[in-house]
Amino acid sequence: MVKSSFFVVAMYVNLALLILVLLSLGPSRPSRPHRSHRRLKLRPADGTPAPGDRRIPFDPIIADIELRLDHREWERAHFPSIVRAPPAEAQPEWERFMDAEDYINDEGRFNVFRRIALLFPKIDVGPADGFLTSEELAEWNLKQSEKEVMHRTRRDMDLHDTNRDGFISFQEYKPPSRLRRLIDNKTAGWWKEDHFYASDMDGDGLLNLTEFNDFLHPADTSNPKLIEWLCQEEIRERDKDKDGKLNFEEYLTGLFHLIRNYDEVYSSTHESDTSNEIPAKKIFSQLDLDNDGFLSADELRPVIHDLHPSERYYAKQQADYVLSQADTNKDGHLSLQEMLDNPYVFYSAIFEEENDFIYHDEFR
Ligand SMILES: *[C@@H]1O[C@H](CO)[C@@H](O)[C@H](O)[C@H]1NC(C)=O
Ligand SMILES: *[C@@H]1O[C@H](CO)[C@@H](O)[C@H](O)[C@H]1NC(C)=O
Ligand SMILES: [Ca+2]
Ligand SMILES: [Ca+2]
Repeated sequence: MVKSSFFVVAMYVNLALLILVLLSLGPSRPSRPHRSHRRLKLRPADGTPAPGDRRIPFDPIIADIELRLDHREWERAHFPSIVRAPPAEAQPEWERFMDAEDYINDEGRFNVFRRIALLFPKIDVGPADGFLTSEELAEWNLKQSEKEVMHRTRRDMDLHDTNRDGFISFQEYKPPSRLRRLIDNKTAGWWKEDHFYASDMDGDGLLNLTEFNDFLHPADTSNPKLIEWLCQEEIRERDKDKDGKLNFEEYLTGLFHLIRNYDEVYSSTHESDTSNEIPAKKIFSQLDLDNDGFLSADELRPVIHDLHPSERYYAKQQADYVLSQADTNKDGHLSLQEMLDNPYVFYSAIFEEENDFIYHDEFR
């Protein structure tokens, strides 16, 4: 009895070992050690990402795929009755795959090492010296994200421009339905009339594509009227006693931690929370230019980009991150070899570790 159950166990162990050996010799491609542990995961196509959750695709092919997938979802949501005509012109290679993920997970077609080698000289432009600096990477990221932002703006413009004159009037604009659901009356201010007309740079009462893009992305505008509107919004949101400016208390509870979190100059010293008041007072008095003890909208202008980080901020943040992850010799820039040694740092937004084996092991 004991003997035979021992025999059964031994047989199962042997069988398990055999399966393991077969799996490790398996039919799949043995040459790429990283590959078998990763699988592509495209971003869910759910419209504009939340602020602070910006992930800019490093590779234009990935950006293109994500845009197209996103666009298909968008068409389905806004024009459910549309019958998609078969594509007239030649489509990118991946379009022939049923599933874009299949294309990117097919290393014969989408090879991250080849992609990185191909993209490197396009990023190494300021100057082209064989190394990528954080600034070069940030410029690259910014270019990718601007393309994406403009695409969404054009699409929103198409949707709202009902008389097809290439401009959006205030009457034509209605908040996107996904926002209408979420917005309560307190935050409903962002598409209000004054926001709309502050975006109208030339004051003709209509928004062209540039102005409409500014309207949708005020953090990235260079229009002084719109920046002023943003500052006033910051005051309105935090002005508890409704006197049109922020006293120290209103600033401390509503604004200070936001400024401190974003601005490295202010946050470089790591004080504990109890000593907050000293840096808080210092920044307050720096901002309070006329020394009246209150912050006006004008006085918030120097920190408005800490409150509303621009695309450039996220582009730089992401550049610094990949640099810190892939700069193996810590000399402050990336060589092509360092990138090839750490390819998934640049595709980390889409590739995920696949830990299936460990997972099953633990739960057996
Ligand atoms: C928001 O305002 C509208 C009218 O302006 C009102 O009908 C509605 O009840 C308000 N909603 C909330 C959540 O206060
Ligand atoms: C929109 O109008 C502004 C202000 O006149 C102008 O600077 C900008 O170039 C225009 N954009 C387009 C796409 O026509
Ligand atoms: Ca360079
Ligand atoms: Ca205009």
